[in-house]
Amino acid sequence: MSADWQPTACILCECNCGIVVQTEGRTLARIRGDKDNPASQGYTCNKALRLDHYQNNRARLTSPMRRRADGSYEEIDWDTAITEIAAGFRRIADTHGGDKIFYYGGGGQGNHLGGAYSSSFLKLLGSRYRSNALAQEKTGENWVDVQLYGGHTRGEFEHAEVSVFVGKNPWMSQSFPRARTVLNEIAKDPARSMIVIDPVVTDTARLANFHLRVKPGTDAWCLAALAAVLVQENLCNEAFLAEHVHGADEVRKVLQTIPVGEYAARSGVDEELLRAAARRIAAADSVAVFEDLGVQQAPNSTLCSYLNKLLWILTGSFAKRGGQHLHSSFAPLFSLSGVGRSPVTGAPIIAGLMPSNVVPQEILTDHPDRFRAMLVESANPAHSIADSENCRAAFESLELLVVVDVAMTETARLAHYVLPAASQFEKPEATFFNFEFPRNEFHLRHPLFEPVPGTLPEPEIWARLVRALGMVSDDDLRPLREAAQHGRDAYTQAFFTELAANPALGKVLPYVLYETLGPTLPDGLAGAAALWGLAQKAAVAYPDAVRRAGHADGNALFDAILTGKSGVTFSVHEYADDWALMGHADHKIRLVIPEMLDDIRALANAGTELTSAEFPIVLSAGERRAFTANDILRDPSWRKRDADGALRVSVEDADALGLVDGGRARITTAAGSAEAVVEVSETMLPGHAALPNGFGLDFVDADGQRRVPGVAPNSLTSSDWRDPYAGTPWHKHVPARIEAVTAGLVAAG
Ligand SMILES: Nc1nc2c(c(=O)[nH]1)N[C@H]1C(S)=C(S)[C@@H](COP(=O)(O)OP(=O)(O)OC[C@H]3O[C@@H](n4cnc5c(=O)[nH]c(N)nc54)[C@H](O)[C@@H]3O)O[C@H]1N2
Ligand SMILES: Nc1nc2c(c(=O)[nH]1)N[C@H]1C(S)=C(S)[C@@H](COP(=O)(O)OP(=O)(O)OC[C@H]3O[C@@H](n4cnc5c(=O)[nH]c(N)nc54)[C@H](O)[C@@H]3O)O[C@H]1N2
Ligand code: SF4
Ligand SMILES: [Mo]
Repeated sequence: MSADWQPTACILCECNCGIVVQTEGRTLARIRGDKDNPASQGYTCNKALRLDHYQNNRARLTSPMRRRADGSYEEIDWDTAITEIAAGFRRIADTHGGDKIFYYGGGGQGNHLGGAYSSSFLKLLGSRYRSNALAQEKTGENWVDVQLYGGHTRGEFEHAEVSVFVGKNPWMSQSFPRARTVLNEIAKDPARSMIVIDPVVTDTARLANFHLRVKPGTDAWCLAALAAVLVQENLCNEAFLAEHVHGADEVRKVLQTIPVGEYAARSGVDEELLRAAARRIAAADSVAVFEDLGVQQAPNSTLCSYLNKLLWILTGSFAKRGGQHLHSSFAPLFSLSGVGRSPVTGAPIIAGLMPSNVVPQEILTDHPDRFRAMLVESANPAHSIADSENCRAAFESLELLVVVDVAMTETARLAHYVLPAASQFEKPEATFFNFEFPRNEFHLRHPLFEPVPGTLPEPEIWARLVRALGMVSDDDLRPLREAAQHGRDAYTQAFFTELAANPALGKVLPYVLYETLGPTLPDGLAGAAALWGLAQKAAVAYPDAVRRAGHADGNALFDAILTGKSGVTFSVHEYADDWALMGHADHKIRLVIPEMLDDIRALANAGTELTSAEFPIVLSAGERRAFTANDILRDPSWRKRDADGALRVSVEDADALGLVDGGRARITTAAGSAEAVVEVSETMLPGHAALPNGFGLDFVDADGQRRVPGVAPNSLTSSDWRDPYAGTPWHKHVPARIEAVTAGLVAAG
């Protein structure tokens, strides 16, 4: 047992709060918040204490597996697995073209170093198409962001006078540092306000000064009305618009005509409350806005992304304390290249990502350009993409499916080969969602344990696969290997010389760094080699901000990251720097997006209801709760409550449908049907029901009992139920029928 408290991070959501742990053997025996972590400062939520259920659970893989003809799996050794998999993908590339090899995933909430290395193998094969969960949530927002200002923004909630949460429940889902602490501070401070737009009385909404309790799916009308009040009551920041924004008048002309009272009514919100919220935004020195799945996975999702950004742009809450910011980034969240269309359905590729929803349709077809093979890393698409049944059928039809995961997942069980990764506490891993401003942090975690025998860290898996292709030779790598022995400066110099002399190396950079710099890194940190390149980039992109954070150059930053076990601040910006971070050459916001203005006009005659007599209730399939964490924790005993992932229904619907608290209900949608335990809740509006995410995962208990608690949300969702611009799913808005299940029927069934 190690009595020392060792720094690492929680991996259950994108915040990756710093924690310190004491280990006993291979267990995480004691866990608490790490006060030295510059982002989380000792904060954790209730979930971090349960991390040993991730590290030590019975679903963990300990050997590469190959599927037999009868569908069962046999353990094989690593050399066999690597040789056969590399040859298999080579064969697909030679026969059908490398672009028929599709990559899904690349990182979960806390692991991103592995995915950084996959690109070398994929590029050598000629693979081009990829997707991951961002393409079922954030690509619509990205489409808007790129056009408005060419970057990603984040609100500074810690200091904002007014915080606006649109379809976002940070009390449960977190997503920014120290969320519950910050929410409590806002609620207690009479000088600050919180506006929440959500049909549910969430824990966040309870703290709000203004809860705009929209009817599900009507945010576009509510947000358009809010923006219209700013325009119609002359509450815009004229100086800001004149100096920094193109096209404000054209947008204002459209908003001028919006009937605020009618739109408030259509979204189910009291007009005076809506006007008061808009006036509060206008009166504030600073406004920060967070949109999340409640709008990103609901009808009009891309339009809602556009509309909510008008709130802080029209009031000029940018480049100042407590406002909205274009932050620095250490590893880019979105690739800016790779715009285009998917090969079969012609779906939009945004930020290099194909919509998750079209994945099965790009495989399950006789179209000549269909995907023939797939590599899945650190994701569980058979469970997390819309229409699980269709996904399963698609994955089963592939000529080759390889899954890299720590656990035997729903997706792994369809694979030809499953490769067991070392857990996130057995290898170096790093944060990725570094969005803060003016100070931004990056955290490289050191391994706490040796990998479980039989497993390998992903950087090593990808390196072995690249070696097996035999396309990069030792001669290519030798000069850099030698330079790495002579210190960071010698390596830097050699790196640029070699790259200029041998441009082919540029295609496989992460691999080159791993093979040449990796072996010289201390403490089992070889897998951190790719960060050297990112540190150089950050130092070039934000020279002053990186220096202000105390790092003289890219090498100094890299070394600080290697040694700063609790994380480092990598950039310290000044508020005015927001302008320089803007993507457009003239550093101005381009407010006109013609399609969005058309869509605002079209709201006048668009319907707000997507339900029908057959499916009269709106089901939100996949809500974040106290004990959900995507598909990361498979062992259901990690939950202290809500063990079955209850279906939450309103008091009114329960009465009308004969549902009782603790009873059971059958939920039927166009895609499927499932049974759940009922929770009758005053937090729900009539006509709205919700199921949690992260349920319906199977697990075999110590006594050999297979259990599947709760409902797999995507057994109820459909591929075509998606946004027209980004292809993001409308998981929060699935028309459904709910019926009581009586004990007699259960016995009969
Ligand atoms: N506990 C926990 N935290 C997590 C995760 C987890 O699995 N569990 N996952 C992480 C991930 S991957 C993500 S992307 C984030 C997501 O974080 P959130 O987006 O905050 O999570 P959700 O609960 O899915 O949805 C947010 C809210 O949308 C509301 N909503 C439903 N329909 C509508 C609508 O029509 N309009 C509006 N305005 N709101 C609506 C719901 O009532 C809910 O309160 O959470 C992260 N944090
Ligand atoms: N219906 C519905 N569907 C949804 C959502 C919803 O709200 N409703 N939410 C969507 C959202 S926002 C998201 S982010 C996605 C999430 O869905 P996915 O992107 O599929 O990701 P996770 O569920 O987080 O699964 C992460 C996987 O990584 C594995 N893993 C953990 N550690 C490691 C490691 O170190 N190495 C490797 N190789 N693997 C590891 C875990 O075992 C798990 O299988 O789900 C989406 N799907
Ligand atoms: S906020 Fe996220 S990262 Fe922090 S302790 Fe909770 S689940 Fe873990
Ligand atoms: Mo997500």
